[in-house]
Amino acid sequence: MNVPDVCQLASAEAAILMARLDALGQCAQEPGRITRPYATPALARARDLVAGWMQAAGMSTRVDAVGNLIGRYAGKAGATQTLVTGSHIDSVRDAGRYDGPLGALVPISCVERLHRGGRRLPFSIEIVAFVDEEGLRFRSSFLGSSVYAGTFNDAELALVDSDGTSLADAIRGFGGDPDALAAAARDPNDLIGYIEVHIEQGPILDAAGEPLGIVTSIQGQSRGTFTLSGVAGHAGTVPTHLRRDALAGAAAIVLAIEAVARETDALVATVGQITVEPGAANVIPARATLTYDVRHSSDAVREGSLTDIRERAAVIAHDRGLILTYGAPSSMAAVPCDLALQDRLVEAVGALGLPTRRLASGAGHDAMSLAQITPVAILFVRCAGGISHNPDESIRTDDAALAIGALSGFLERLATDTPLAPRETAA
Ligand code: HGY
Ligand code: MN
Ligand code: MN
Repeated sequence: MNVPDVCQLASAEAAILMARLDALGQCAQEPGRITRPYATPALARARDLVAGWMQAAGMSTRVDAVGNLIGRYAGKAGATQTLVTGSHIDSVRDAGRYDGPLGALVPISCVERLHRGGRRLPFSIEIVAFVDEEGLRFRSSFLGSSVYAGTFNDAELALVDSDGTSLADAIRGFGGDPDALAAAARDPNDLIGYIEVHIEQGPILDAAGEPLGIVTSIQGQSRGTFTLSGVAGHAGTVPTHLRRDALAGAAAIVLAIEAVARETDALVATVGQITVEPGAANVIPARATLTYDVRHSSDAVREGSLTDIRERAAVIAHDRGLILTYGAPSSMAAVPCDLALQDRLVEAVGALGLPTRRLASGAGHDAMSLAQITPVAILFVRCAGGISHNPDESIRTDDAALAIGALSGFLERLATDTPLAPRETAA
């Protein structure tokens, strides 16, 4: 497909954006790969870089009680409403450089355009760089955006990382205040909505040769852990029929989870982590903890599948003489994207001469939290082969330019819809 010639300005903006994404990719907690967990020095460095770009774009910046960076570009006099945009700047382990940061930086490029032209819109723009969406360090879910949306579950403050540090202590160490999270919730009364720019993290746009897409809904997700407890023993002396091997039981449950996904149309289920104790080659495992991540666009199908998985796990544990316990269950219902905001996005993408495919999101996004308090929309950007949560994640510079153009067009269209407060008549 002939992607329209990207104007000189847009390609210069896109080159700056790509360089910034590369700079954020250097903020990593582990040598040689992008791992940027919550409340780490790498995340603080990334946040400082983004704050500098926001301030250079004429935005005021602040950091909230959990550490989210919030930039604000005030609207013109009389503006009473705010459009929120942004995404997360934390990462999974050995991540790509676009999942999250693209959505925090594209809006800054749009604000830079306004600022260069000395322009203010009839609404303010708030860009949020959320500091924990992936939950890598604490298995928290959407920590940053749930605090911003006022939906954070205080029970999660007791979560501990692999070093035994509690989330509450990590927040304090990051300069935040765990006792002020509720007060940090954004007042939704002045919000027009939330729009997030994000890589698709799937193959549809790339296979269709389309740079951008408009998201219709985000599938729901259930996460948690199963722990199998058996009996440690000598690898050389305990006969197989007398073993209560926790890892063998966990392995059977992993296959049972996969079987449920195979049997249920469009359900995806993943075991991403298994920890084994005591963890020695010549010791029969006493305990094994596995994570599960189950997703579907229908909440009823997802919840029914999770019940099925738990029943199968209970039978496996019973037959093997193991004790099965559940941990840290969390779930997010499927989220519809606002139709009016979708339509504005369709207009803005169409105005670039591009196809305007609407598609669902298999991946979760901070928009799931924001949807609890305001209408949401997501602009997808093609990524090569749909590869994500992988250092090979990549986007094209031209597509980055088109994303800036589409989001700018979206803002302009919203501007024509947004009335200013009536001016106070001169006394
Ligand atoms: O897991 C997800 O869907 C997102 O990347 N946190
Ligand atoms: Mn991700
Ligand atoms: Mn993401």
